[in-house]
Amino acid sequence: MPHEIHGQLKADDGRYAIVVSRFNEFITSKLLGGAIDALVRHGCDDSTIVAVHVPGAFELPLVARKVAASGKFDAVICLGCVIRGQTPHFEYVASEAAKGIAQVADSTGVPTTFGVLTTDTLEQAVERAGAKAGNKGADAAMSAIELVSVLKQLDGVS
Ligand code: INI
Repeated sequence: MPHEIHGQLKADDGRYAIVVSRFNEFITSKLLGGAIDALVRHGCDDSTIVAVHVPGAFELPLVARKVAASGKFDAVICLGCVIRGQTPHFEYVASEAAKGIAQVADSTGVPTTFGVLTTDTLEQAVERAGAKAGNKGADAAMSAIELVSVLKQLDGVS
């Protein structure tokens, strides 16, 4: 019989950091609220959560790397919002954020999740920040909780 590992959605014994960008703060504050709410509803003591604010999505990887490499956190949740209509360099900002965040997880081994909205319009961003398409900050927090549990279980596999 296979030994299957499924992440448990319990956040009571993990230490979580959130790195969130100020650009499009109207949206990213909703992502931050969603992420904190998801962590707390799954048992995390909110006084243990550290939220680090950075200027824009482009800056998320640098700070996420420092946080992940500190050894103080079980997971890092990255939150931001890049809207195509607002900038001709949408592709650069969005792709550097995505690539950089993936590299942080790869190089540190610390689950580092991607809660960065990349949308064509502000309306689409609103929909993903607590309106009809859910809250992607909460989704990124849930992924972090699950990964922490999966990695802990893998540590126990002989
Ligand atoms: N940063 C974002 O997080 N979202 C955006 O939509 C955005 N736009 O439109 O340009 C954006 N730009 C700033 C960028 O992330 C950096 O903070 C800036 O280039 C300084 O390095």
